This record gives sequence, structure tokens and C-alpha cells, in this order.
Amino acid sequence: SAASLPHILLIPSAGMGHLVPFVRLATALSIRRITVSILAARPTVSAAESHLLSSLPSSIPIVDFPLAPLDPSYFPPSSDPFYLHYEALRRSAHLLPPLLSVTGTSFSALIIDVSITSTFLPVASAANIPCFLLFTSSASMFALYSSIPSLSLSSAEFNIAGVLKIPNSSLPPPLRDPTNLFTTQLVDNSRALPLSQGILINTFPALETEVLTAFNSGHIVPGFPPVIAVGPLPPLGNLAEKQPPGASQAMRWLDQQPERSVMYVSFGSRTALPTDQIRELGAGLEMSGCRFLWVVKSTKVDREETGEIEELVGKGYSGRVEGRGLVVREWVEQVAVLGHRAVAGFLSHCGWNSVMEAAAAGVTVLAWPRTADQRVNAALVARRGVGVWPEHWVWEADEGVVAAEEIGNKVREVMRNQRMRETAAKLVAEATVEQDGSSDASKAMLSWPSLSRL
Ligand code: BUP
Repeated sequence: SAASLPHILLIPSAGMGHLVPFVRLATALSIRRITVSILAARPTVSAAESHLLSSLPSSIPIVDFPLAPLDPSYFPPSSDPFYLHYEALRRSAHLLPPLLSVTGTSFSALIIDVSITSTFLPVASAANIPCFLLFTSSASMFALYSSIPSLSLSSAEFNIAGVLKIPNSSLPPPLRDPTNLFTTQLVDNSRALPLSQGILINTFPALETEVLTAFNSGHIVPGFPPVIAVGPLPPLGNLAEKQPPGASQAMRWLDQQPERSVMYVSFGSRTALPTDQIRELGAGLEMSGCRFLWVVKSTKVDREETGEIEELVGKGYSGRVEGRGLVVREWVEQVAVLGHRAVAGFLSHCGWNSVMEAAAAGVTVLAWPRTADQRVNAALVARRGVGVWPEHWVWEADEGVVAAEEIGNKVREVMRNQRMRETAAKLVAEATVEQDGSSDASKAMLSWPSLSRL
């Protein structure tokens, strides 16, 4: 009967970096005949998120969840809009059961974002609904996240179960302040993790073997729930795009470029370089002599950038690099870009989705991480031999700028590194085998019988 078919409710938190993997997971589950719905906590922080939510196929219905505004005397609106959204959602957990009873669906399980764990897990448990977590970064980052309760945050280096060494400088910067909203949320959530049914991560064993093994043999947190590698999650196709695939200026330009000749440059959906650094990067790309596709971004929250490109990169720039470099300000189809035969390198901030998309496409990475999990991800890329991370490259305006010449040299170095390209190609092969499910037990976990047994 319909009532006995599994139906899972997915609850993402804020930001495209979280929503995109949730939608991908929803797609992967529905392919495996699990019915899914996505909870949409409104208002979303960015227009990109509401656009993606409104373009979901009918096979992924939305459950609307209006958020109560936070008290501005405790949570000033000037704080990070993404952390504020997490907090508003975390504080609305008690509204879930009444909402679910109105929908009339009895959900077999929840899969929730790790950033809302500590308030949603108890609600799920009181309602007797099994609750899984989706961690939207790397397993390496999750090793740090789940170890937080037992770490002294002032140590110079964190040695996690002997499999991972993370220098203090790679901690997400807000963690240095114990009163920061991000820190209080993270500490609360990390304590609650062991109460979940299992943790799904968009990674694959060949990429993070040691860490995944250490988790599942209880070496990172004793008695921890199963940690399941479910990546690379399938791309969304043109769901997140306004245009049909291939129709954009960027894709048409790539079609005209030689095989494996282009460096793709993008720092994700919520990271904007300081203006001086944008100019210097422009000069560096020009000096590199390499072809490049550069998505330039000057505002933090949204993907909708307005204004003239030349105001950012300098007058005459586009003309000077014409034919060899293309600068765009709009959202590009990143998965299609990375999968294009002309693209060989990716200058990236190392948001986890970007890293996984590069790994799945066999594109090598020049890592320029800034904050959050990005330094931990960049270290993994370098360790795994598929990228280069110049660790001294700074981001914040008060730290100075990375000079054009140095950028140009690194871009050339990465584009010419044949050995790194071969390592990346090997990794794709391993990722693909795992995607087919032929070699990997963890992929098979994405079926209801397996999940329900956890
Ligand atoms: Br920008 C941009 N096109 O133009 P990350 C991003 N994306 O498809 P972030 C596009 O957004 P967090 C664009 O493919 C990836 O799936 C991209 O996620 C897509 O970084 C996603 O890489 C961006 O994880 O999020 O946006 O900084 O900080 O939450 O990781």
C-alpha cells in the first residue's frame, strides 16, 4: 500500500552550498524509488536558493516552512545572514511536528543538515522518526567537526585519530571566538551528532579513505553512528540554471577553445574578493598567458550581480584579453563548465561542492581558500595530488594582496602539470566505479532497506 512506501523528508539549511547537495541527494534517492520531499524554510537568504526551489521537478515536492524572525536585540541583523538563518531554523524545530501532521504524510525518516542537529534530533526522536544527517562538506572537515567537543581549540595543531593533522590556522575563523553564533551552534550540534541514525557525506572512499575508515572503526569518536560516503552525488543538470544547457555565453565561448586549455576561475556563491585583489587577479590571469573563464563576483549574498564588469576588472580589460579570456558576472552552469572538454584547471575557493565537481570531472585545482571549511578542503586536494595550495595566499583586504605575477605563475604551473592531471584522471575513474555501485557498498546504502536497518 502507499502508506508503507518509504517517504523521506529532507531539511536543508541556508546557502546554495547546502541546498545544492540536498537537492542532489533527493534526486539520488528518488531514482532509487524512495519518495522524497524537501522542507523549504522561508524566506531564503538568497534569490539563488528560491530560484532553485521553484525549479524542482514535481517528483521532489516542497513542504513550506515559514520562519519566525529572530529577536534583533539578541541577533543583530548585521550578523552573517547564513548563520542567522541556521539559527532561525534551529529555533523553529518545535514547529515541525504540527506542520507534519497538517501535511497528513507519515514520514519514514528525516535527513537534516548537520547545522540544525541539536534542536531537530530531539524533536525527531520524540516523534519517533529516524533521523539521518547530511554533512555538506568533506569527511575530513567532518572529522574536525565531530571532534570539537574533545579538542582544545587553542592547540597549534589538531591530530585527529592519527589520520588527519589540521593546523590551527585552518580552523574556520569564527571558531576562535567562543561567543560567535557559528561557534555556539557548532559546539551544540557536534555534541548531538552521536544521537543520529547515521551521517551521509558527499564524498567517495578513494578520495578520503583513511578518514572514512577511521570513523567507521570508532577511532574518531568511539561509538559513533555509521558514516556513509554517498558521493559524488549526481549533478542537477540544468535545474539550477535559467537557460537550457549550452545556451549561455560561457558555454558558447568554451566551445571555441582548444581541448584542455582553459582555467576556470570562480570562488563560489558567497565569497567575494576585495576590489584590489580582483584587479590583481585580473592582471595575473592576463600575465599567465593561459586561457581563462572567470566568474567575477563582488557581493556576498546573491548570485544576481548587476553593474558593469569593467568597473570591477578595470577599463579596457575585456578587450585586452578578448579571444583568450572571458569574464562574466552571471551564474554559470559550473558542472557543465567543469565537464567541458576545453577546461583543464579550476582556480577555486574550495567550497566542498566545487571540489567534488572538479574531482568528478578530472579537473586539477589551484586552491585559494578563504574561510569556513575551505582550508581543510584545500589541504585534502593538495594531499591527494590533484591540486596546488599556495598556503600563504591571503584573502582579507587588511592582509594585503597576492601579486599578479605570483598568480600568473601558479596558474601556468597548474595548467602545465601533467602528473597532477593523470592523478585527477585516475580519481575520476575511481569515482565513476563507485557511482555505478559496482565496487562500493556505501552507495548501496542509499536504498530504504539499507537505511532502515541502520
Ligand atoms: Br558561483 C556558482 N554556478 O556560477 P560550493 C556556483 N555554482 O553552478 P559556496 C554554479 O554552486 P559553501 C556558479 O557548482 C556548486 O555546486 C557550484 O557550492 C554552484 O561553494 C555550488 O562550491 C557552490 O560548496 O558554498 O557557494 O561557497 O560556502 O556553503 O560551501
